[in-house]
Formats: sequence, structure tokens, C-alpha cells
Amino acid sequence: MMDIITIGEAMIAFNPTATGPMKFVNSFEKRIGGAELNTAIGCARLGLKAGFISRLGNDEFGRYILNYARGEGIDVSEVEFVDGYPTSVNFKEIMEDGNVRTFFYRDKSPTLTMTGQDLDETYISQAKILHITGIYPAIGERNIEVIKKAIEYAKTNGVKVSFDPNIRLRMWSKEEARKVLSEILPQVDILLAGDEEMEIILGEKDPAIIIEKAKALGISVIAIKQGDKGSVGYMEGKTVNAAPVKAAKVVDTVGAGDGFNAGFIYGFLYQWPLEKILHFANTIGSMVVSVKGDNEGLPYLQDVQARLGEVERIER
Ligand code: KDG
Repeated sequence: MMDIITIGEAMIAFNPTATGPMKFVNSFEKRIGGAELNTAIGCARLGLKAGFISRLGNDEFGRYILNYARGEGIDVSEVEFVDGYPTSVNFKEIMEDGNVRTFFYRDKSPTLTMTGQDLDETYISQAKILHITGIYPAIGERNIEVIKKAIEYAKTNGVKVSFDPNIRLRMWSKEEARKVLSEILPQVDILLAGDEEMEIILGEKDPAIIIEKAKALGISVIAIKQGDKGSVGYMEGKTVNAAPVKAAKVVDTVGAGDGFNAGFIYGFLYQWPLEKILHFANTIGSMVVSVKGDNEGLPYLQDVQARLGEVERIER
């Protein structure tokens, strides 16, 4: 039995070694990114069993990513290497205040070689949660079909679907995103979304209105992420406003939402009260932004517990 299975694209993320406009940065460090893989890593570090469905280029970068994911304890039995489609890359620009722009080179994504028929229903059926994002369908038409098939397999097998819109406007327009993601929304059980993303999909940014609209679509668990303003959640008839958790230092905001998702999924699976889930997820988000890299700051369970003052951290 798997706790969570994600389907998505992982890529090499080139992190700048200096802050400031990318055109003046001369060296980059090779790291790994991809929202779905980040979420799987976050879950695995907390102690959940996570699986990743994907395609990688049959190249050095692809091998590096596969080994990294495997090293994090993620089941990679549904990841295949494909010829003729190089592993995607992105370059990040990080400004002094931690704000980031990402430039993707993923037009020939290896995931474009997948079809719905490549998905193994038995594999998906053994998970408690299927986690999907709006990035995978933004890559290409075929990926939309794959995501729909994955949702169908989850639904027929009683697997809950969690969804983060992760709207990347460098990959598609607001109109395209709205069209595709609003078709996915009614299938979702757990919505983990940014308020600005929901404004693109539903035309509303106010969490109370988003929650009402999402409930009307049949979504029963909702978390609206508001960055440094905290988060608002809805579950079992109750809405909770969770205060933000201040980061020690903001050095790189990329991956904070994925960290939040991992924390939320963890607390949800352990049937915690909503207040506790949101505070835990906010805490993880705040820890991710203090470390450079898309997933390097994702904490292990003991790190979060120490941060929350639940366990003592022995330094030396
Ligand atoms: O959520 C963080 C991801 O967005 C990042 O790791 C890479 O942009 C990315 C993507 O497309 O998954």
C-alpha cells in the first residue's frame, strides 16, 4: 500500500550562485525540480510511502534525477527513460528579496511520450492519494488525456485525488489554464491551491468565496495558500484561518507550496484536526523558503517537530 502517488515531470533546476538579474549571473548549480516530485519528496521525508509516475530522458540528467528520487525513498518503478526526448531543464533567477523567476526549457518533455494506456490501474489503485498538479497538463495535449485517465483510475478505486493548480503562465495562457483546470476541479477531493491561482480558475481571490465555490463543485477538503499571509482551510463543515509562520530567512521561495502540500497530506492521512494540519503545513512552507533549491529545504518529521517545539533538538 502506498500513501501517495504523484504523476508529473521532474527536471534539472539550475540555481544561480548569485542573486540578481539572470543575464548577469555567470554560474549555476545543478539541482532538481518539479512540483510533483518535490511533493513526493516532502511526503517521503515526513515518513509517508510515496510513488512517482513519470518519463525522463535517456541521458545523464535523467539518470541523476532517477537516482535522486530513489535515494529519497520514492518508488520509481513507474518511471521510464525515453530516447529522443531530453530531460527538461529550467534556470532560476533569484532576486535579493527571494523573489524568483523560472525559465523553462521543456518543449520536448519526455512526458509527452506517455499516453493514458501507459498508466497501470493497479499501481494507482494501491494508493490512498493521487496527487496531481496543473503543470503536467500544461506540458501538452497528450498529458491532459493522461491526467484524466489517472483521475479515472483513482476514482474507480476509491483513491482520493489531491490537486494543486500550480499555474505556470510561462507554459500556457490564463484562458487555457482555466479551461483545462476547471474540467479537473469537480473530480478533486483535496484542493491545495494558491489564492491567485483560484482567481484565474474561478474568478475569485477571497478564500471564503473560493471555499463556497469549491464546495459547490463537490470538493470536501480545501486549503487556500496565501503565501506570507498564512492559509485558510475547510474540512468537515469547518473553516479555519491559520496564521502565517515566519521564515527564519527568505532565500528561495520555490517549492514552498509543495512543502505545504506534503505537510497537509501528512496531517490529513493521520486524521489530525484542521488547525493542526494547517499550522504544520504552514511551518513546512516557511522552512522550505529558508533553503536554496526547490526541495532541499523540505524537512524530515523530526525537523518540523523541533521547529514546533514538540521535540528537543540536540545540536552537539
Ligand atoms: O513548485 C516548484 C516547481 O514549480 C519547481 O520545482 C519546478 O516549475 C517547476 C515545475 O514546472 O514543476
